[in-house]
Amino acid sequence: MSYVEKVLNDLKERNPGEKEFHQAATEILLTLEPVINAHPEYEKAALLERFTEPERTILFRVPWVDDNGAVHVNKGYRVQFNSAIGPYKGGLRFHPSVNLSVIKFLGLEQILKNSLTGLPIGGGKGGSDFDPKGKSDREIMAFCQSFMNELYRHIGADTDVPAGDIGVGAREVGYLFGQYKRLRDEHVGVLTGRGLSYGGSLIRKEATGYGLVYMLDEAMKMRGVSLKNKTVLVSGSGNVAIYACEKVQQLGGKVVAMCDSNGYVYDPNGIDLAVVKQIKEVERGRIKEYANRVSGAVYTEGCKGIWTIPCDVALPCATQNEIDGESAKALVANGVEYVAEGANMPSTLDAIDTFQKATGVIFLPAKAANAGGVATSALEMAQSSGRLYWSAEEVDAKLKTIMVNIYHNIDNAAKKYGFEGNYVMGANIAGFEKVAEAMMAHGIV
Ligand code: NDP
Ligand code: 2IT
Repeated sequence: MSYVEKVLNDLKERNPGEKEFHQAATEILLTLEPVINAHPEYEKAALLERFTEPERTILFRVPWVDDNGAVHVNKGYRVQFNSAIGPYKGGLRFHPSVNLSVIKFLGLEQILKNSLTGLPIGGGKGGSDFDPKGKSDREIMAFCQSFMNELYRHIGADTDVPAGDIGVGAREVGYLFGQYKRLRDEHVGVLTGRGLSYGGSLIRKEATGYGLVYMLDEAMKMRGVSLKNKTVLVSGSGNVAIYACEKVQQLGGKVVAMCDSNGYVYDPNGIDLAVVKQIKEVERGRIKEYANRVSGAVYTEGCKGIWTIPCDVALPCATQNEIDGESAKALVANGVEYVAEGANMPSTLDAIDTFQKATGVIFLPAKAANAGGVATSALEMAQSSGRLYWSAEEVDAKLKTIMVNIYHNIDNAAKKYGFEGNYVMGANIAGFEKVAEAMMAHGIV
């Protein structure tokens, strides 16, 4: 049994039942074999055992009172996974499906993603099983304040800098920041994705979706094609999905479908994004509404059917494991040419295998393709430390450069080890090399 296989087996035994964490670790570790073989000193230093064990895991109680005076208790999490190359950095997710396994898979992915950005940020993730859907503004504020009443003692601008993720957007970051500032009496860059009036960065809101499409555009350019007139599926209708759609449309592509956790809309004339923004960003409503407002659009209950719509490009931007083997096969059978992941781990291991075995399908994995969000968070941190603001053009230009660089870095890393075009390997290896070097330099810590 190789060192990598041994670490993976031990990880599964020592973290029983953490299926998403096992999945992410399996995908990552098995691709690192060539690097591990080139560095026998890593095994002696138990580097992979340390890399897959979070530096610190914080679990806490979050009690809050609803509008009827009833008391609720949710679970709070912050996994400070790896600080070898910078302070822990990663989002907070509020969703009923959140558990330790989900936060650990996201944290592990985040270490390598953050390394790929080329910026000095380590990996962390947190959140709660709180469900923001249907809650009043006051209930959201009460929950965020209670969450921060514990979290504040573990985070800091040079220690751990959370941000948004599913269920945590500008409103939640605002309440979390307000409570941190009140408790600590510090106006610092301790959270990113802040509003523009209190330290946020221009383009952070758009960054993950725009960045995804910048990388896709570069991959297409290298093959002599472009998004012009391509048919595109975008799953989700949240922060990442909306701005991925916006950039695709700006570059001449046609997005024909979007979804939420209830179902999807198909609009053969091309999605009217202003309508989606009104429903999702303003009214916090359901995507079903879209079909009532736009003629020619059809709503279908359930999410999975979105992947049976013929397309050239698929951009999964909702959640983990939204594309299984069967959906991947349907996409391939219908002629998909590019799959770029906006969500974290949206493809199952089976689906990744299907995409990679299909001829002519370019697969850009999440930790590279969706790194634009956290990269721009790091740009927000830089602006906060410097006590200044950059223009939208400046941030957007930096974001684009970062995404183009990541594409070429993962392309080169895959080539270097003889796996040209395998961007899963390229991303894992390129991300890991820097973290491994830093961990070795720090000694056994
Ligand atoms: P939002 O909360 O803004 O939007 C999430 C979207 O995905 C909503 O449309 C939501 O539908 C849908 N969704 C969530 N859970 C499910 C589910 N179980 N089944 C079907 N649909 C679901 O989150 P974001 O757009 O920020 O995040 C989307 C993905 O992108 C996540 O995987 C996140 O980790 C990843 N990501 C986010 C970054 C960021 O900067 N925000 C950066 C990098 C990655 P509904 O409203 O019905 O719940
Ligand atoms: O998954 C992710 O990269 C994010 N949710 C963004 C994290 C961040 O710190 O901006």
